[in-house]
Amino acid sequence: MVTEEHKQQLDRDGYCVVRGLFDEAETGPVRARMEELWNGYHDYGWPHRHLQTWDPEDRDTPGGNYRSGSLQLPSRIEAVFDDFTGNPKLVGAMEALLAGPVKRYTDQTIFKPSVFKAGRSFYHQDSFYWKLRPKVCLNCWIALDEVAPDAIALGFLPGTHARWRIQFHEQYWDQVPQHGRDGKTYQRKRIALDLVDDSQEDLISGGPGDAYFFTNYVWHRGEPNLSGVNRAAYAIAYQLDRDDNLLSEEEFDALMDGAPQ
Ligand SMILES: O=C(O)CCC(=O)C(=O)O
Repeated sequence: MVTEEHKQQLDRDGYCVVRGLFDEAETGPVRARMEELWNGYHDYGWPHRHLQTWDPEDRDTPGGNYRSGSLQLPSRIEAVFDDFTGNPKLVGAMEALLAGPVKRYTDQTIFKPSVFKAGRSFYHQDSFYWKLRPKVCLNCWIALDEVAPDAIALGFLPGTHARWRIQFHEQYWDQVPQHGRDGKTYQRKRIALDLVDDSQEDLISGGPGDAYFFTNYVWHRGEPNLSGVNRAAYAIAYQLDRDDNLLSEEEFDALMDGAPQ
């Protein structure tokens, strides 16, 4: 599935897209379970370490529990997610692109319900959060629905990884803030808007099963959902199977551009 062209594009642009890596039999159960969670079909109390929600008090759902949105590390709580994140095709693609044996780093479902027209994320680098060395980890964002500019498509600024530097991120509030693991709303982080040249953006439409691989240093973002129906994706990160992938605080600071003094 992974070709020389994918490897070259990942090197040059910081991302590549493997179309149709997963089939409907693989994405279908995951997507269906996410819709059930949104409809309150679960028995998870609140706050919950893995679940996020817009309104924990709203239990007026078909399933009788609160609406869950995105999930952090869902592979730890339900087999349907664990099976998906460990899919041998994904592991094989990661090993081909990272050029070595790999182990899972993290996973996250991305659920953008139509009702809030929300979910826009702004340009960021995963390594600002993860503090991983250059070239040791890749994230893979898998479309679980049709994705397009009005429907959660992922955008990249090609080549922004090339110096293997980390840009300082500012904090901001989502248009509709979500509640996280401690039950409180939380802020997100982004690269300051005046540093972004939108004209250089690759905004990439796709369909269920398409897999977008990218380095933790490339600048990327996700569109909101204006399409009128719920849309979802699943991000799964793998790292090289070795012990020294994490940057020390000093190494992280040395890679940082634009930090306030
Ligand atoms: O889908 C999005 O809004 C952003 C996803 C993302 O940034 C990621 O998975 O690292």
